[in-house]
Amino acid sequence: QRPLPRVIADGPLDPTVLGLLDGRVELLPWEAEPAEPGTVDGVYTYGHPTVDDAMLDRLPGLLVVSNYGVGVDHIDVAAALDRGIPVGNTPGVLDGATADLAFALLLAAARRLAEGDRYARSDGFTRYDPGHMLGLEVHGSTLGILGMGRIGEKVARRALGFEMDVLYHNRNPRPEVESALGLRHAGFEELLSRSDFVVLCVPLTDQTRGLIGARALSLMKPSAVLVNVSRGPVVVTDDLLAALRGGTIAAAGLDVTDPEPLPRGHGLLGLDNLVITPHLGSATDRTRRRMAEISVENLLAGLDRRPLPSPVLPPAPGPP
Ligand code: 8YV
Repeated sequence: QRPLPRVIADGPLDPTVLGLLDGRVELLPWEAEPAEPGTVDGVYTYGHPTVDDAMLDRLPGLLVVSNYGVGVDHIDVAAALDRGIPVGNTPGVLDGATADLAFALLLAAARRLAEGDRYARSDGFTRYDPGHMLGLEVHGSTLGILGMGRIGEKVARRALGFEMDVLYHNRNPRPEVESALGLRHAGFEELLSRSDFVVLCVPLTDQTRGLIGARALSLMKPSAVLVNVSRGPVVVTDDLLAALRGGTIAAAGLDVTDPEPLPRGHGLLGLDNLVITPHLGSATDRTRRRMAEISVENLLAGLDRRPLPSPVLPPAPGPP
């Protein structure tokens, strides 16, 4: 009997993934690497640790890298593809869930939901006060979406239901989305200065790392809200902290941070004008099940030397 293919995987693994892989592969803990040359057939990852050039060098004979998630910033995709190792990810199935969470953060930051929840539970809430905890209006405001990929498009669709004007900035303008949804493409700086809400939907790349730093934040309105559902390092954490403390912008909603998690006692965690969630963009049962299925299909296809159903394409060069 042929031995099962050997796959290095970091934990904790989704139970659906474990069920689907049961009896089909031998799972090895990430620490099992480096292994004897040729003894690892697949790498299964969900965000960390990094799959870099050096790791790929230590795993000759590797057949596939499969990622549970759409973002592949932790994988050196070019290095894998150069070696003929396909990389799989799970785009498409998590767009709605991630856009829902972007809107949850946007609404929560605008209407001070987390702060209000804390207050309503506290002894401080003794009676209604018409001047208390006034927030920002969402309807009728302008939303700027940075990155008009699948997730950005879903955010735009939700914004229309909230009667918002939508601007977007993308490396390549998307006329078909503009005409279908009535959006307008704006330059990076114009988007920042005109938007009441800015939602980050870009992947983390060399071009987007640190995109939102002190200068970008200073272009935003003092009443503006920043929402990040992409990757923490797109925002310069210290600059955001200074902007939220100093009133450069009004509030932020973050599902991702740099570092992630933030260390206990970090300045951001003490701010009332920050709403934060622990990387929950795709965290619903149905979405996670689809991510599990697609990532397992990718892994098994690669191990069988078949084309991956959902391959990552070579990174496109150029500005964001
Ligand atoms: C995952 C994500 O939960 O798809 C992504 O890029 O950020 C999330 O959907 C994450 O990849 C798991 O680490």
